[in-house]
Amino acid sequence: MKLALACVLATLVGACADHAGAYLEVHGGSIAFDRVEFYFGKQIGTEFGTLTQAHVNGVAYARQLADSDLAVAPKDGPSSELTYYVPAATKGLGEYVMVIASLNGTPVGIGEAAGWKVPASGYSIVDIPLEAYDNVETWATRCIAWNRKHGEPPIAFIPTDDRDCDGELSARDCDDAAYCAPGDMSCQPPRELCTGSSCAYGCMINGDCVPRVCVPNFTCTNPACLDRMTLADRFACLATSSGADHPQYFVGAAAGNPCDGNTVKIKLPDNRECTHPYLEFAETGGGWMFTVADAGAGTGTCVVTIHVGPTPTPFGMDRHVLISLDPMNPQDPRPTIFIGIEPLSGSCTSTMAPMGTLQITDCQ
Ligand SMILES: [Ca+2]
Repeated sequence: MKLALACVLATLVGACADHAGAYLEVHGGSIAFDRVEFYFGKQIGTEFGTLTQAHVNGVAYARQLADSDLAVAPKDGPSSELTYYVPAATKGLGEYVMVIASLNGTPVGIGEAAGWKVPASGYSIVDIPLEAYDNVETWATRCIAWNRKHGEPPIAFIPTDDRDCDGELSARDCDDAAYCAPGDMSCQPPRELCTGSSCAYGCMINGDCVPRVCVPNFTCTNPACLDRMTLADRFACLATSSGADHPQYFVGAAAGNPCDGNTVKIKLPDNRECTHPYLEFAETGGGWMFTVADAGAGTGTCVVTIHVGPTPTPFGMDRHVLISLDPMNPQDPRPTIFIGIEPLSGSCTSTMAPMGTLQITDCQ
């Protein structure tokens, strides 16, 4: 009975008779659709992260055969039934499939089938009833999670090497089951001081300290600050210690304090670009604030803006900032620059060339 039905439906898409394989039959019931997308999954683990939830315990799948053929439309317009033919020769499918049915571009139904097989000869019918499209989260590029409500654990389709689909690969993601917006360096701050071949702050991943932010060697060796563990504490100490060499930049000042909104332009050496700069550390005591931006592609210049707090307090002799930049190779840890900023008496518009040589600290 079922085989005959499959054959009739398969005829519509030109596949029957000698076409051995699996027929995935999507049954919409009251749900009509004009497009169905198939997510064939291979299980890659149990833990994943979504846009809104970290450390979800469920079933994580990597998508198989992600090409355009995975989305099909009913032949004669919107329908609640569709058959998808998987030829017998197809390798690697059959563990799990999730389907998303949509109408006019809006998802309306979702369904699944697990543990089915693509037979080497003959047919198999796989029934996939749809339920309302609900409890589904999509994010990034083609990542999807479904918090199934019928007593089964949540599932997700995510890349094997990026369990939260945030673009940070698991090899250097401090927490690969907790989503962080791309470029949001504050989401997963480096936590460990790695003292291996390079001095860097990073994360412990599988027992190894994996560098994420390269810092000058004195960060690891300056005896005055060895007891400070976090990046912020260590640099707060280094900023007031001798031996933490850095160039000095000057900013126009009135009555000894930089004027609100004044900027310091930092031209990088070696034709390097200030791409996606992030303030890893700044001496912000007394309400002073700093922001950093890229002066523009091709300029090779970072711009630090200084903001006065609501109740101005003395800026002091100088203040220090540590800025990280996108690495030239995206897989590498982030290089940094460490500088001092000093008020320049005279006026808000006074300028003076920096003193000392700026170096970019890359990891070795
Ligand atoms: Ca990740």
